[in-house]
Amino acid sequence: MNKYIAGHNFPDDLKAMDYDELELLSYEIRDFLVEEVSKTGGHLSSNLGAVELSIALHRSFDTPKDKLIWDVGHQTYVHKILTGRVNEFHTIRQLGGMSGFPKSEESPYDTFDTGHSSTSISLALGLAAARDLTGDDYHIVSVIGDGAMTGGLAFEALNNIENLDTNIIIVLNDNGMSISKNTGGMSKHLSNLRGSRKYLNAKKSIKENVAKVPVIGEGMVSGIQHARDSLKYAVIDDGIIFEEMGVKYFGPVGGHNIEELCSSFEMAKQCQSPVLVHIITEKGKGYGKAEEKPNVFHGIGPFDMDSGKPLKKPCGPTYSEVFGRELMRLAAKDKRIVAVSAAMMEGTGLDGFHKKFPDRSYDVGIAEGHAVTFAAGLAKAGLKPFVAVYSTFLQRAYDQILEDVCLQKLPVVLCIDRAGIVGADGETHHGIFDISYLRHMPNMTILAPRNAAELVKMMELAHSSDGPCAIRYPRGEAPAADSTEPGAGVCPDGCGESCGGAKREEIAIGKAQRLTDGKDVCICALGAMTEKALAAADILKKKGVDTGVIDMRFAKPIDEDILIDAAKGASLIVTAEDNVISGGMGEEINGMIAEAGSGVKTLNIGWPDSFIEHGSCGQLYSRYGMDASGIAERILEKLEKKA
Ligand SMILES: Cc1ncc(C[n+]2csc(CCOP(=O)(O)OP(=O)(O)O)c2C)c(N)n1
Repeated sequence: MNKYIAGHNFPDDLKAMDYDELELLSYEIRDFLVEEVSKTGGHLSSNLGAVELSIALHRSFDTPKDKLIWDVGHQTYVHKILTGRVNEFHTIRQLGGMSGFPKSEESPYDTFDTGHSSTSISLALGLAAARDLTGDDYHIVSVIGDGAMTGGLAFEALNNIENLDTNIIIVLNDNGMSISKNTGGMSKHLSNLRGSRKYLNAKKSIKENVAKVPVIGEGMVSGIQHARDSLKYAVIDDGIIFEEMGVKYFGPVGGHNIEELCSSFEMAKQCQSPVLVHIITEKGKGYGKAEEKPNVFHGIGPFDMDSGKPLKKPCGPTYSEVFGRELMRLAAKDKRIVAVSAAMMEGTGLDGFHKKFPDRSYDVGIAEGHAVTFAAGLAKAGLKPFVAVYSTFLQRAYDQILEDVCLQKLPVVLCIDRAGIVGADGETHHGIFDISYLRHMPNMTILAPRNAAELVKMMELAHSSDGPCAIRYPRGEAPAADSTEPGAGVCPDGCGESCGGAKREEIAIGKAQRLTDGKDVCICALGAMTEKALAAADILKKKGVDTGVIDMRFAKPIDEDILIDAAKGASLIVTAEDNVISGGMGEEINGMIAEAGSGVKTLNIGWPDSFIEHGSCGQLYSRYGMDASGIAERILEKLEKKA
């Protein structure tokens, strides 16, 4: 390994290195990052932008005694390299390997396990209040991006600072980007601070002030006060939002200049009040392909370093792409259709819609709760909002869905992407709770397609519905057609699309579809689990267990008639869903079967009551007995026990 990374004991050795050596270290780290992430995949752009920041933080602060809290946590690769994990780096995001996010079990340097945005200031304040109460003495640093700063939780925490007589340091890492370009009033304010000519002069005056202070102490503090006052009152006429909320503002600071970063952090450490250091960085810095397209390299699979192209080419369209295309088709016919995203236009497949209908698409920032209530407002005024959010992030909007959409029976369509297991992002990102948190909401209809054709049909159905609907679909490629129907892949309407059987058969609310018959066992499968159930039924048939499969299509309402019919004469009813068992579709089916009094046994297949680690989806399905052979095995076991 390279000279500077390998030959040192970090983070301690950072303190003894001079700035030239630290700069050389930053070059090595960048090369290392690009090479390693090209093999494993991961969050590249944000980490390339945080190299000098991570070095300066670990040089300036006494970690792990001083606490670093990384917002979202996707930018902690350099932090991991500098805190004793360089030799395991090749295992990042892989089953049994290092996580791509901070994990306190992994290292004492990882203060909190994070993954969802905008929590770091709240966490820092909680720690600080506890530190003050217990009489401890250490610094607490929240590192938050300008994207994460758009989240409501960050605003709530900022608002609370004034009340808490405590001391934290907020490092605002401003690269002008969320995953895509950042949006909103806060982003504009930061851009004003960043771009102001006057500010550049102010920056100079900060440096001069620091240079004038011979030793850290009283003199430094008064220098800082002076610099601060000159910034707030003499330089920025419009006010700085942080200052107005009781947080001292330093900046903007060059985020790729280690010396400048370190002197700003030293100033911040001397402050006896909350302080925000505004640093300016470039997302993707140092790797040309990522500098050109920081959004593409935000989160990427393995890629070729020279061309920047992904190594694995997708075969067919993903669910997100099918969703985006279909929404454009529907929107061309119905002017009431609008799209809402919480900082995830590209990930959810809405980028095409945004280009085609810029006036009818809204990116509200990292603000899932607001996105839902905003959509309720749109619906109340007669529009047809489709809100596209990842399952795991929609957890933020529980109350808004219940109170602002369901209670008022508003026709908001929640398009829940990345539902089910997502793979390498792990615990904080698996979308395995949405059925449980939506099913108990009155007036809600929950749909789950098993292929692209069903997604299209379900979107049409949701479009025509006059109440709340949620359509959940997984990450990745969408099987095009219904593989169980003869003539699959051929559009009977002659539309030229590979839409399979779903175009022939209308989908009706609460109606399931029996795909194959079987007299011994019936698997009631939902969404992405249906293909696995069909494959499991094939395995079982070969072993002499006649197994049928029902595509449930709806997690709510559930087709009771088809269930009761299937239970007649069968030995076992199996439910299969890509959700935790607790609160899922299976539990409701158990109740229905029990109530019908048929006496048939049930087996629920879903995720257990624990957080699921990171790994490839295939590995995780297999490890938890949720792939075809696992399902077949569990059914055989259950039948044997019964016998
Ligand atoms: C609640 C929530 N919503 C969405 C996301 C997805 N997400 C991960 S990183 C990110 C952008 C963060 O931007 P910023 O904080 O500026 O960091 P950068 O990547 O630019 O360094 C988003 C939207 C998330 N992690 N959490």
